[in-house]
Amino acid sequence: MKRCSVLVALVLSLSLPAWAHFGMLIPSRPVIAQADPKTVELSLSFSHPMEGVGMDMAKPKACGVLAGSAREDLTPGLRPASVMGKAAWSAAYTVKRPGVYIFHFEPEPYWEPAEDSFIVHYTKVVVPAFGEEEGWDREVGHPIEIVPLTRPFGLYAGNVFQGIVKQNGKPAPYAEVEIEFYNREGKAVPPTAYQVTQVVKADRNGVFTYAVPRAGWWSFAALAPADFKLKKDGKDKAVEIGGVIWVYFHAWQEK
Ligand SMILES: [Cu+2]
Repeated sequence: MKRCSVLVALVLSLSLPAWAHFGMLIPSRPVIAQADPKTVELSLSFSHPMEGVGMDMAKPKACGVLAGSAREDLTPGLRPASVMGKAAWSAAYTVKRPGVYIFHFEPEPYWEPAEDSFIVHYTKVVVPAFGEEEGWDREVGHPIEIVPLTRPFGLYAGNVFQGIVKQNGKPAPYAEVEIEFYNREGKAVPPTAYQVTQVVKADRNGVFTYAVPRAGWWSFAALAPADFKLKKDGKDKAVEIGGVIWVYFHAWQEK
């Protein structure tokens, strides 16, 4: 599931589990308070967040924001960017009123020769502005999606995060969820290869639980085989779909 041609040779040579790639959607701040700049910068990429190894990402098929029941298309404003030295995308969005803003994108299918399949990670992040908190569990409507059961902002490191995996709008029993820390500063050192990507499974109702060990951005990716195929050189190929949510956990603070 998680092997990537860029890394496969190295990984095999070390006999370690392969590192996982994730759709990444990182906003310039996890929460927008009154005193903050009103414009959120969004960074979109397809990368290995713990290892800090990037991959080139084609221009996403769609990028948007859902606030309440209002949807806005951010695709026309996508600009080329660089993440971990590879092709990535950025967008900017100016928040005009209190609300819970669910930013999301759908990438072009990524062809992965090592798996003989395509990968599509539908990715989102939930950013609250000016004290509003209603609507944090709204569904974007992706073919596979994590719907948070824990309010996905204002969290502390150490909190448990729970979500329900939905595929085509219905709970996905025993779905696999991969979890990874965004090792932005490169300081985190996994004690073993198994800590690069952690794995939990949903229960029979599609609900999964994970306790977050430290502050920062964390990604949760629900993975499943797609119920459709895509063509590569005229042949039908399997597609792995991922529903990714990024969640920020704050460090405990004292005065
Ligand atoms: Cu990869």
